[in-house]
Amino acid sequence: IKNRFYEKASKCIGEYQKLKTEHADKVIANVTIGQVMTGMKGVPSLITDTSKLDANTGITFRGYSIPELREKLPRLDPAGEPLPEGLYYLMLVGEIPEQEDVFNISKDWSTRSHVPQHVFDVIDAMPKSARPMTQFSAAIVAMATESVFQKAYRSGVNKKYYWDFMYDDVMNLIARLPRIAAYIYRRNYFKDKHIEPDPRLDWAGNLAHMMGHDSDEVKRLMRLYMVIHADHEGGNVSAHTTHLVGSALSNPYYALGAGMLGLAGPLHGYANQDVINWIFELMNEIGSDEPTKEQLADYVQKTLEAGRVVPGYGHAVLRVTDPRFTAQKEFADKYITHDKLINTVNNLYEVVPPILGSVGKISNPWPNVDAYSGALLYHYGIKEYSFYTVLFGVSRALGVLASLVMDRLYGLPIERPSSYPLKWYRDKASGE
Ligand code: FAM
Repeated sequence: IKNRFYEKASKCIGEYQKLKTEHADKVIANVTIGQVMTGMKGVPSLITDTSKLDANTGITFRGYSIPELREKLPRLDPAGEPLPEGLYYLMLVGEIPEQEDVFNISKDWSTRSHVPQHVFDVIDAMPKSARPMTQFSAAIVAMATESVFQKAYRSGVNKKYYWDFMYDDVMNLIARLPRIAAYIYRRNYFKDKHIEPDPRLDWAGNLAHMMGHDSDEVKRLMRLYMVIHADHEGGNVSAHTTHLVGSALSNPYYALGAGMLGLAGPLHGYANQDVINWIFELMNEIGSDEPTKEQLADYVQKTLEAGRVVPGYGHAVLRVTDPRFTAQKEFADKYITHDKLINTVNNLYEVVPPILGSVGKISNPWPNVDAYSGALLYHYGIKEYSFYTVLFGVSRALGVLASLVMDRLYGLPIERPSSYPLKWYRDKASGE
């Protein structure tokens, strides 16, 4: 896969250089004050090959939508879900892999999955009250002792080989994340009763296994979960942060650790736990675990009146129901006949959009990925929702780290946009 990646991706180095030198003056967009004031939305400023987000159709990975991935990527059995190993190959190489390629990645990750003892020691040094994302990001950063990229840089390696060392770091890092995540899970919620990895299992199946959830259905869910959360183009907080920190030639452990801290924010990945927390708050206040649609509507209004956001709804780019929400709903429709939490999530899908739509200022009233994920995990017995963002993080690593390898192959420079005092914008607004 390394050779295949280099063969394909190295062809783009020339293209990148040509754009940089021959077309440097070409204007591709005008930036408005509105865009600066609303988080740089829609300003083209990043290069990301792994995936692209369309406001009306959702995410595609190298051109393939989520339904297409579920159909075309290799699986362990025909009724199951695609293996995230295949998505990683697709993001990196740009082609749908053969079954054999996917099994090779599984094996490769399994052999790279040993986590050094000091990483567990760092986790164990923290109180169990430390949030799982605090433990997860600290463990990732602690593993920077293993960085071959950092060692190569310090030994003066030529910059044209950076990608090669980055590739190995990234493969090692991805391989170890399930073990770290499961370790935190078992430490926090199962009194440190850890479960050893099973080298015969695939990457996501092993994660479910090490967490102590061994049924085939949970493993299927975990594979789907790891595929749909893997990437969402380059501008979201976790992807952009990883890329930005990497642009200083920080090693990928630092870059991903920083990205994970961005994912931990409530407007980003933490929303997946916030949704469940909010639903339980709602059930508690209403006094029923089967609230009616009218009761749900009242609670949504109350949330808005309290100046809070309705978690799991809205998006910075999307303007339709998130296809990642739909994929999870299809999974639930296929496997789950009756579950009060899932029913409530389905009812919220009917109730929330018209209310948010009527507010006026909310650009997207539709559900995002986080509106469904927690209820599915909860149904399958993964009820510790303060842990959910870690699962998001394990998956997100696939996309942002594949991009990091490409960043170093293309030789992207240190990122450095300009900032101005507020007065500068005020003067611009008044034409001065
Ligand atoms: N509930 C209440 N208000 C909302 C809202 C929601 N779900 N979504 C947007 N708004 C508000 C927003 O707070 C802003 O209000 P102010 O002007 O008073 O600041 C206004 O509507 C305009 O915001 P926008 O342009 O529609 O959205 P943004 O691009 O600024 O923000 C989100 C996008 C995702 C941060 C926002 O929709 C939100 O806070 N949603 C709830 C949290 C959530 O589910 N986040 C997860 C996003 C997910 F896809 C991910 O990263 N995993």
